[in-house]
Amino acid sequence: MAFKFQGVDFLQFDSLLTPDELLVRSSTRSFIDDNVLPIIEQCNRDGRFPRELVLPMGSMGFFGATLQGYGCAGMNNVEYGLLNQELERGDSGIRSFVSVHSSLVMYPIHAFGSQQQRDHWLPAMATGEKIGCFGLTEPDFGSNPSDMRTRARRTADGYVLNGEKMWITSGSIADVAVIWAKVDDPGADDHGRIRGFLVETDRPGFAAHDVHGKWSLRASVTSGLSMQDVRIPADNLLPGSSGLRSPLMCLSQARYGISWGAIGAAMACYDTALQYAVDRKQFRNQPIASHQLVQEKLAWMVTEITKAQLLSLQVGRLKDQGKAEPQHISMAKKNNVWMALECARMSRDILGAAGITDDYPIMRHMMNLESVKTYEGTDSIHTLILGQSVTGISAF
Ligand code: TGC
Ligand code: FAD
Repeated sequence: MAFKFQGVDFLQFDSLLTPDELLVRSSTRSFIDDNVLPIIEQCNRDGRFPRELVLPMGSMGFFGATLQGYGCAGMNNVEYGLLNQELERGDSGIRSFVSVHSSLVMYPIHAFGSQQQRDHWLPAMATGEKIGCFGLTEPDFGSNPSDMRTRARRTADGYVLNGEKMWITSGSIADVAVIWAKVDDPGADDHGRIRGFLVETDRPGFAAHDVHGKWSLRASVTSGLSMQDVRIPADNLLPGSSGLRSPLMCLSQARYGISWGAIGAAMACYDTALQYAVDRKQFRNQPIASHQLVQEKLAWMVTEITKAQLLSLQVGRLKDQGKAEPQHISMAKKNNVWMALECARMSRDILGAAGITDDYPIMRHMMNLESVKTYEGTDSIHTLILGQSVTGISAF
């Protein structure tokens, strides 16, 4: 059953947004209503990423949206957040695609790349003609990427890459992979240091294989990457990248976007549950919304969604002023994904048996959010980042 999304503006949150910010939200909302919601349940059933939406999303300016130049929209961070919110109201997989493409591939090319790399990749990625993926995680190193095994052996004219990456969003559909690897060049200043490399995915020795059997993010491509003696020219090194700090800077961009995306998923669940509770009648032909225990759930959800909006908005404003710290972003990512999962579970409960079907979006969001809780730093890792920030003691 299709409901028209209502939005959540309980504390006059919209009064804190500029006309441009409201415009980004409304145009993205319409795009999702018209292009994603009609197909997403079938995509989820089929385990299919709707690749046909990539070029339309490019023409909407969704890719590399915070970057200046190269055909990018040059949005502020709150506009970018609201964009993510609406994308994830559609599906976490759609938001994932945009997050990875924008924050984890276009951003490092912009921040760490040479002028030639920017000119070559960014305009084609802004339109969606070229697709990117980000390879940090390995089969044996997820939360602790600093111990990665992937190596880039320096040769006379370039690098030879060897290693495995795992759980890589868009891996098998990407034209270019940003691969994080340790430089192997004994005697060089950067020997053993993590650096970023642009690897065209059609190079000999590069292979991607998709992960099957996922119960989460089914409308997103997730792949393993294998690199066996993949030769790249010296120009493919991201020259400004240096150490784990560089991929973590990318993650800060994406984690911030996720904090907003989770609000979108929560809003979709809350909105569905609210409308259902008003319509559904039990006991004396009364709407279930008239029962205190149901109202308690709805009151909890609208309160937590509103708190999450204010949290992400403040982080976004700080980000625009250059004052956002990694621990601020960890608080927003951790809290908002937890909040969204709780909303999904409460909303499913309000729908009773109907909530387990894909006539409604709730179970899809709930399953997706289990991945969102894990990727870009697990809930526990963000707890430890916050713990380290307030105590000064690392407990990893
Ligand atoms: P540590 O010594 O703490 O940090 C190394 C250097 O990085 C700096 N730093 C950051 N810089 C920018 N942004 C951040 N968020 C930063 N966090 C730390 C830090 O100051 C230091 O700088 P310097 O100059 O002193 O070298 O490093 P550690 O090895 O102890 O690790 C810390 C830890 C555990 C927090 C980090 O490894 C971590 O965040 N682990 C989680 C891994 C993770 O999030 N992986 C995500 C993979 S990508 C993904 O999931 C995409 S999902 C697809 C989608 O989004 O849809
Ligand atoms: P592990 O690190 O093995 O953690 C397992 C459990 O142990 C977790 O509960 C964790 O919190 C806990 N744990 C670990 N260390 C500690 C500690 N010190 N203290 C307390 N608890 C701890 N990666 C990419 O590089 N690129 C991508 O595009 C990408 N896309 C993804 C898409 C999906 C759908 C998924 C599910 C993952 C993706 N990832 C990607 C990988 C993701 O970032 C990792 O899954 C994540 O960082 C966690 O690593 P792990 O799965 O190896 O879990």
